[in-house]
Order: sequence, then C-alpha cells, then structure tokens
Amino acid sequence: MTEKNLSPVEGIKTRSRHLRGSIVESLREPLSGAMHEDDTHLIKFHGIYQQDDRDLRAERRSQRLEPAYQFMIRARVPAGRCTSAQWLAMDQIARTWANQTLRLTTRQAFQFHGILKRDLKPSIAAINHALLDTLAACGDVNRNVMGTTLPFPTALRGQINDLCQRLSDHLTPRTRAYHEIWLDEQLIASSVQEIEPIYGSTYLPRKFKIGIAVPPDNDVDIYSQDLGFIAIVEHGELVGFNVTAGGGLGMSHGEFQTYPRLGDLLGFCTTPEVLAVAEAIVATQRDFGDRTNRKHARLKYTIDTLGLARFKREVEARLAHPLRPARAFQFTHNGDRYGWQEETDGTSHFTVYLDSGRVQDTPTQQALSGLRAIAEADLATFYLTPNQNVVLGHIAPENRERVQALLAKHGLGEAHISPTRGLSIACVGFPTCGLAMAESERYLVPFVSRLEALQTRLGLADAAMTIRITGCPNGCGRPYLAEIALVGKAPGRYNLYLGGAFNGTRLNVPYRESASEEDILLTLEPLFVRYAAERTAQERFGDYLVRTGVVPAILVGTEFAQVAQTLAERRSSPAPSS
Ligand code: SRM
Ligand code: SF4
Repeated sequence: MTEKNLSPVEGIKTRSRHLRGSIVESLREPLSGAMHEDDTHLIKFHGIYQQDDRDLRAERRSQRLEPAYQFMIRARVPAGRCTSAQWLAMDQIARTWANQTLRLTTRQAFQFHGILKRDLKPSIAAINHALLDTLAACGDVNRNVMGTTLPFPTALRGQINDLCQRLSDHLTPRTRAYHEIWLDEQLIASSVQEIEPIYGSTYLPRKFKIGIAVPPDNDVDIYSQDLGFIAIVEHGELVGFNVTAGGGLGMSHGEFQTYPRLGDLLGFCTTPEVLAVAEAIVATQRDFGDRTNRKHARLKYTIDTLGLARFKREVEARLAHPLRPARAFQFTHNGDRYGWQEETDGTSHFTVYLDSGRVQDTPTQQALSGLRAIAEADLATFYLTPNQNVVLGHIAPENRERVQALLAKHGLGEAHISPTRGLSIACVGFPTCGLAMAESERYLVPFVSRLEALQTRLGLADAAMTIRITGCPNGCGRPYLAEIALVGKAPGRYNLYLGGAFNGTRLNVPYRESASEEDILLTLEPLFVRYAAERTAQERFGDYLVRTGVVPAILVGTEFAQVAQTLAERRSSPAPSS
C-alpha cells in the first residue's frame, strides 16, 4: 500500500506526534465551541467525541449560529467494575459538567454527554482523580476490555476482573500526550520520540475490542469481539481460555462488502499466556489490517482477506508456541439476571434494570439519586453490565435490608420488567450521535411496550426474546445477534432483522427493509401466533424461526451480506406486470 492510498486518518495519526496534534491549541481557541478538524480524530484516542445537539441543529442554522457543539467523554472501566467512591465521582461529574445523566454503555463503560469544550479538562482530571481514565476508550486502539459480571463462584469473577484489568493495562498506549494535555504533566524533551512498543506510531488501522466470557453465560456477546477469551473451568478451577478472533458488527446499509461477522474459534491458551496471545493478535492486525479503507479495516476483514489458516499462522509466528486445540464449552444464556442473587462468599448482589443504560432521575425512577445514595453509604461494589445495567455486588448480609429500602424508595427495587424488556438494548442515537438515522434510546421504551402488549395478547408474556434497537447500521447495540432487531434507516423507518440465537452464537437475517412501526408489528404478529402454537418446550423464538424455515441459519458474515443484497434487489426490481 502506498502512502498515497492510505486513508486520511492514517496521515493525521502519523503527523500527530503520538496523539498530540494541536489539541492544546484547539482547547485554547475561544471563538468556536469546536476543535480543529484533525484534532476531532485525535481526541477519540483520548476518549472524547465532538458532537452537536441534533435536536437544535435546524434552529441554530436558522439563527446563523454554529452548531451547539458539545462533547461526549467515555471512561474506561475494565470488566465494568468500580467502587462506590468511583461511582460517586462519576455522578458528580455528570451533575457538574454533563447533562445531569450518566450513560452506561454496551461495553461496560461510562459516557458523559453534553460537556462543553471549556469543561473537558476538569472533567477528565476528575475522572483520573477517581482512578479511572478515558485514554483509549475510543480511537484505533484496544478499547474497554469487557468481562462477564455473572459467574460464580465469587473468586472466579475476581480472577476474570483482574485479567480484564491486566489486558487493558498491557494494551494501553504508552504516549504521555494524554497526561500532558489533560493532567498537566510536564512535556519532557524525550516524549515526542517516545515509542509505542505494541502499536507503533500509527496505532491500529481501526478500533479493536476484547471481551472475556464464562460459559454458560455469553453476556459479553463473545462472538462480536475482535478478540474473545472463553473461560474454561475444569473441576472448579480456571485452566485457561478458548480464543476467538474476528468478530465485529459494523456495516453500512446498501454496501454489501460490509457485514457483521462472528468471531472464529482459534484454539486454547493457558491463563499465563493470555497477554501474549492478545499482543500477537493485535500485532497481526497492526501489520495486515487495511489502512487504505476504514470501512474494510477491522480485524474481521483482515481475517477474511488473509484466510483463517494464514491468519492463525501469522499469530502463532508472533507467539513463542502454537495455540492448543480448543476445549469443549457451551453457552446457554445471554443477558443479565435480575433481582437478588446469592454470592458464594455469603454476600449477595442485586441487578438493577435501566432503560438503555441511562442513569437519570425521572418521575417514576430516580436512578441517579438512588444509586448515589447506595454509593454514599458504601453498601456495594458497582458492576456495569454488558447489557447497560448495573449490578450492586458484594452486599453484606447486614446491609441487604438497607439497600432494599433505598432501591424501593427510588423506584429501582421491585421493577416488574417483562422478560423481553429485561433483554432489550438500545444504542444512544439521537440527539447526540452524529451517525444516527432514526431514534433508538428514546424509542426503546415505547416500542418495547407495544411489543409486550402484542406478546401478552398472543399468550407470549413469559417468552423472553432478545430485542435490540440501533439508530443506524453501525451495530452499537449489537443488533445482528438479537432474535429481533430494528436498525435505523430514516426517521421512523427501520430495517427488521430476525432469527439470531438467544445465546449469541448465530447472526440474524435481514427480513424487512425501511419498515414503519406498524409494518414491523404486523410482520411480527403472524410469526408470534405461529410460535405460540408450534414452539417446542423451551424453544426460543430465533431458533423456532430457523427450525421452521422462516429464516436461514446464518453463521458467516458474507452470507448475511448476500441475504441483504437479495432483499434489496427484490425491493428495487419492478413488480412483474400481470
Ligand atoms: Fe459504537 C460509533 C456509541 C458500542 C460499533 N458508537 C459510535 C459513536 C461514537 C458515533 C460516532 O462515531 O460519532 C457513538 C456515540 C453515540 C453517543 O452519542 O454516545 C457510539 N458504541 C456506542 C455506545 C455508547 C452504544 C451504547 O448505547 O452503549 C457503545 C460504547 C461502547 C464502549 O463503551 O466502548 C458502543 N459500537 C459499540 C458496539 C458494541 C460492542 O462493542 O460491544 C459496536 C459493534 C461491535 C463492533 O465494534 O463491531 C459498535 N460504533 C460502532 C461503529 C461501527 C464500527 C465498524 O466496524 O464499522 C461505529 C462507527 C465507526 O466506528 O465508524 C461506532
Ligand atoms: Fe450512533 Fe449508530 Fe452507534 Fe446508534 S448504532 S450509537 S446511531 S453510531
């Protein structure tokens, strides 16, 4: 690949002096609420996105004002684990500089929306003061490392948490740019010659994501991760991990060379080998990933271009030894487990459901105040789940009643969420996401309520179905793994995808294009009727659709793209004349 063909972002990274660019100058610029164009790419590596309030765009334009620029900050939380003190610090930042809400993400991180340019520095300093950070929360590097919040015994979860933290630390960029810009660390003469031992000076071709799952739970959707580690527990002991590579969900409507893809099983490694395996896979992607086209730059395309066998050889060449054969495992569950659960060490935990991860005070639920009260009394450890909820962990027996009372007082305790609502996810979408084509977070509650009404009317009130809504095809709510998914196409219009596996092991299938809510419910109704009458014991909706031939079983990303293309062609070809 010649320098001329490289994507423009590669040039920005190369010129950036290890992610410094002119961020300092952009921050000082008083006349605009925005950053310089090149810096808008670099700040992502620092965990920041430049956005504008899309609800206000038209009005601001009509007043000839620049867009209402504001920033989203994402704080990394490996395995989603944070202390009460850290939760309190995040709550304080949300109320001081952001929009009075906290957003828990599908990758177990915190997001703050609505931060003004002048408030970026104090916000980031406060996050670091709480011993969390935002470096590498976004950008072409390894992002927040996900880890299950579910497994027992408690000691096993501790081991998984520690490993997530070690993976995260190992793959954190070494540049001091972050510390200089946001934490006022003195620029040292040698810093601009600093070395990124793993990434090199142009970092990765694209974002990179790692997760750890513990069967039988697949709450981290392991097959969506660029790199997945599946814990193998034998005789109660963690012996190592099966390794998956090449998962990824982003695609673009109508561009059939882009597709969601499930990770491939590469083999097995022992626990001490995990960091070396991760580094070898990251290095292979660094060396072979496509730096000319950002829509073809994720690891999934690198593997499809090289072929799995060649990719594996390249990984093993970077390791001291080959991967061992994968061990047996089975996933049977996805999503969170709500309400009270007993831990193995005598403590208990409670999982709080939050609509699409938004922590805020509303007339019916005071999640921000309620969780703050629990943190202030230091009654629990907080775990952000991969499904945008929060687990209050390690609650001592003597504190359980107090927690219960605080949950009840704030409308968080006895939430009667239906099985389907409990499995629902929506990405952020409007008004902050610059890529949204349709509503997602703000549409979740109304849509799921209508779906629940339909399920109840057809005798399916107890049927749990994974339902995910995203405002565009990028896949932030992991829609292509859901049994039912709505993916935004235009305001009020969604592509409908059906037939993913409940346990996250199969892609769903494009089923209807540009459908309105009415179209979607009318499409689902006859399928629900048949499912209610014909399902076998314990049969999930997605599996039923595949068994009865309503949709094919799709395990390969390129096949997903073929189905999408056929559907689009059928839609655009003129109806045969009679
Ligand atoms: Fe995402 C871009 C939000 C998880 C695939 N994602 C974005 C941006 C930053 C929009 C942008 O680039 O301007 C969104 C910010 C919205 C906002 O206003 O906050 C955004 N993504 C999110 C979050 C907050 C969704 C949520 O509701 O929780 C998740 C933050 C995760 C985190 O803490 O790090 C989030 N994004 C995901 C996931 C799911 C996952 O990782 O488990 C995916 C699919 C998996 C994958 O990466 O393949 C995902 N986001 C994307 C993509 C498509 C990438 C691709 O390969 O094509 C984009 C667009 C891009 O990168 O160009 C994107
Ligand atoms: Fe934005 Fe699209 Fe991601 Fe939703 S899926 S947050 S609309 S980029």
